Parts: sequence; structure tokens; C-alpha cells
Amino acid sequence: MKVLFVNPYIYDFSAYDLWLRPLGLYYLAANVRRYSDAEIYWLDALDRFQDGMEIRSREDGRGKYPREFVEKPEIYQDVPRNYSRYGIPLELFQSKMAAFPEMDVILVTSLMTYWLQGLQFTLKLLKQRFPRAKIVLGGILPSLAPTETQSLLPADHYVSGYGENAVLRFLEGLGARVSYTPVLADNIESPLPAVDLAGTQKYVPLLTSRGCPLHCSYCASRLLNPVFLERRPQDILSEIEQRRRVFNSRHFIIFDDALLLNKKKRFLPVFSRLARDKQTRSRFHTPNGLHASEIDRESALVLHAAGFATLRLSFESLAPDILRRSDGKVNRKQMENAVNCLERAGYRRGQLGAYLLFGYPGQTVEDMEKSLAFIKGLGLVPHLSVFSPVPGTVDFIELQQRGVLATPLDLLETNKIYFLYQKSGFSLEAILQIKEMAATISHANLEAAEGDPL
Ligand code: B12
Ligand code: SF4
Repeated sequence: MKVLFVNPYIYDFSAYDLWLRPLGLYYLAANVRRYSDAEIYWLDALDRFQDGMEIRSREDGRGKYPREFVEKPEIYQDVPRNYSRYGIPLELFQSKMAAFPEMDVILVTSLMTYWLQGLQFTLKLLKQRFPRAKIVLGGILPSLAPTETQSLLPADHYVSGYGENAVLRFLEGLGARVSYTPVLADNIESPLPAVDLAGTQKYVPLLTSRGCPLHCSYCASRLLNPVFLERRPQDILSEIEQRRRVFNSRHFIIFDDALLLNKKKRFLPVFSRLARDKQTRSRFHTPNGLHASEIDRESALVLHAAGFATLRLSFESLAPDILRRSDGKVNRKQMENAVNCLERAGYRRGQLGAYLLFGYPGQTVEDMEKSLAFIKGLGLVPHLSVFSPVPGTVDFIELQQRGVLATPLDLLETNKIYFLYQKSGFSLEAILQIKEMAATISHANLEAAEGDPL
């Protein structure tokens, strides 16, 4: 049986490769390879490192996607931004498909609820080339919006939640020989994600836990991962070691929601061990925000000594309503303390980033100014994390009840840029003013940091 794994194109106002990787699909491919006799094929429309592409990247692997401007859907007509298809050139995608043999099954992932059109476009290409293949769709879309996914995206089978077990069962049902079907209920150890299928292994994703024990009203972590599951330190260390030995990987991108929570059990044993290992020159990056309240003297020293190069702290806001809805994640004092500890550990302040929620319902320009001024005072680089209304979250349901968002759900309304410009209450001038303010602070604080001591 031949099985093709596909990461689809993106249609959006913006998309940047901030180490975006289809990690869920890597896990599924590893499981299919280990536990079944299916033959595996791989097609990633977002892999900037695959053959024949000219790569322009930063040294750590971040970079721009190739893009092609496309017509905006009706609902986005008033958003004053270009709209594009992001991903590898179409000819490359098509020539890869043409070179593959006929497929029996195609497994397609989805990474954001609003990347609907990218999926529709990719599914159309796949159906034209492989009309007889069974298509299975999984990931964020069928997990958070199952009804809409089924009505808008043609597939033979839809999987909500973790796919390891479901995929093997599906293949077994079609006649593949399957030796084992893993259950991830209380143990997330599984074959290591199949990063060998990617165009490069220099920058590899790393997951030390699934989910988060907190309950922020804007976050879908709990819906996607009902239980906070943590890996054993020894298994995490073995994965890092294997990546270094086999692939010479240098950059590890942490995909956790909550790397530092329960730090004594996982973060400290793993990374203090790496910190002691002076031979290694690995770099760790946390594009997802870290819990600043967990950063004390000890964890700051470990972060620095282990080689954490990109550190972004989840700050969100100083606005009382947002703080309340963030499940007590962090406050002003904890943030100051975290930054002091990190500075003492050897970081310069301008090397540290802080995520600020922007475009949150009810937020005002004044809220943003105050929060930005606080981050400026701390000497950090602000990153505006534009609010995306995520289906199924408390905030999303409230927005529907208030009539701000449509019922039934319109997936295109979950786009963060659309929400910011059309629904957040911020005027175009205010949006530009806040972005400008953030850019100025960022520039000044980055300059103050001058260079990278890591
Ligand atoms: C890591 C991460 C990122 C990383 C990398 C993203 C990536 N995928 O490469 C970065 C930092 C870049 C990122 C950015 C953003 N993210 Co993000 N991110 C995550 C996070 C924490 C983990 C995703 C992940 O890889 N998990 C690990 C893998 C193993 O799990 P998985 O992908 O779910 O896969 C499993 C199942 O889904 C299933 N499955 C997956 N594919 C398939 C396919 C088939 C066929 C089958 C059967 C099953 C299946 O099986 C897999 C294995 O069990 C999730 C939250 C979460 N806990 O899921 C948010 C999340 C996806 N992000 C979210 C958001 C809001 C964002 C941002 C918009 C934030 C912002 N305001 O800027 C940006 C947007 C990025 C962009 N380019 O526009 C939202 C989703 C929003 C939405 N509307 O869909 C989430 C859910 C967090 C939240 N706030 O609720 N993110
Ligand atoms: S702390 Fe982060 S991951 Fe956890 S619920 Fe809040 S936003 Fe989601």
C-alpha cells in the first residue's frame, strides 16, 4: 500500500517561516513506517529547503516563503492588505506529484483553522493527480471545527485529535499489515518524528510535552490536548542526542505550549544536563511564549548555559481583563523578576522578546500603549501576537453570542488579520500607530543589545 503525506499550501495576508513544521505529520509518518508495511511518500508545500529551491534564510533557518498574490475572498475585500498563496512554486509541487506512483491513501494535515483555502487548493491538485486515492484529513481543522471541515473540504475520512492510532487503523481497514496501534492517553513516547523526510535536518522541531494545564480563555491547547502529557527526561535527551549524531542538527525548535511548567520534572533535568555538556553547541529556540512566572535564578542559568538563543516570554498585557482571562499566567512583578534573572544569567535584555496580545476584543489603544511602555522600560523586544479567535474557546463562543462573529461559524473569520482590521474595534490609524510604536521600541532595544553573546 502506498501512502502519501501532505502539508498543504497557505492562503493568507501574511505567513513567515518562523520554523513552521508539520510536526504532527512527522509523528504520523514515523508511526506508519514503524508499525505498518505501507510505503511512505512525502510532499510538503511549505518546506523551503527541498530540492531545487533557492533558499534565503537567516542562519538559524527562519525565512520568507515564496508567494504569489491571489484574489481575496469576498469577506476580506475591506482588509487593506495583500492576500497570497504561500509555499513552494506550483511547478515544483506538480512535478513532484507527477513523479510519484499512484497512491492508495493520502494523509493531509491542517495547521490553522483559517488556512482553509490553502487546503481546498491543495486537495484539488491532489484529486486531479490521484483520483482513486482515499483522502484522510486531520489536524487543527477537523479537531476544532469538524462540521465545517466536512462540509467545505472533500475527503474520504476526517480525524479529530491525535492521529497516531486513527491512521494505523484506517490503513489496516484498507488491507495494510499493522503490527501495533499506539494509544497516547498517558504516554506520548512514540517513534521519533520522521524529520528525515524534511528538506533539512539542521533545524528540527522538538516536543517535550503535549498541552498545557492552564485555561486561558483565548487558547485551544486544552481542546487539542485534553490532558497535559509530559515526556520522560531520558527520552527527550535521547532524541536530542540522536538528532545531533545522525543528522548533525544544530537548532532545536521547541514546539511545547508549556515548556517550563512542572520544570523540576522535565525542563530542569533535561536542560541542566545539556548545560553541563560543554562539548555541544546546540541552539534552542522558543517561538512559542515561555511562562515568565517560572523563570527564577536557576531556570534562567540553565536556559543560558544550555544555549537557548531565541527566548520569547508570554506577557500578553497589563490590562486587568486580559490578565484575568490569562489564568494568572504572569503579572508585572513576575515579568520583572524573570528579566532580572535572565540578565544575571548572561542575556542582554534586547535579546529577549515579549509577546503582547494585540486586537483582543475590548482592548484599547491606551492598553496597548501602557503594555508597550512597560516592555520598553524592561528593555525587551515586543512581538505583537495578533489575536486569532479560535473555534471552541471561551472567547470565541462569547464573540459568537455577542454577534461579533457569525453563527454558524465562518472559518475565514478566524483569521487574525481579518479580525484585527474588521472586528477588534481598532481603527486603521490606531493599528498603524501601535505597529509603529512596537517597531520603534524593537529597534531601539535591539540596538541596545548589540550582537549576540550566545
Ligand atoms: C508549535 C505551534 C506554533 C509554532 C509552529 C507552528 C507549526 N505547526 O509549525 C509557531 C510559533 C510558528 C506558531 C505560530 C502561530 N500559532 Co501556533 N501553535 C503551535 C502549537 C503550540 C503546537 C502545534 C504542534 O505542532 N503540536 C504538536 C503536534 C504533534 O500536534 P498536532 O499538530 O496537533 O498533530 C496531531 C493531531 O493534530 C493529528 N494530526 C495532525 N495532522 C494530521 C493529519 C492526519 C491525516 C491525521 C489523521 C491526523 C493529524 O495527529 C497529530 C499527532 O498526534 C499549537 C497548540 C497546540 N497545542 O496544538 C498552536 C496553535 C496551532 N497556534 C495557534 C496560533 C493562534 C498561532 C499564531 C496565529 C499566533 C499569532 N497570534 O501569531 C501563529 C500563526 C503562524 C502563522 N504563520 O501565521 C493556534 C491555532 C489558531 C487557529 N485559528 O487555528 C493554536 C491552536 C494555539 C492556540 N492559541 O490555541 N504556532
Ligand atoms: S498558558 Fe499558553 S498554552 Fe497554556 S492555556 Fe494559556 S495561552 Fe494556552
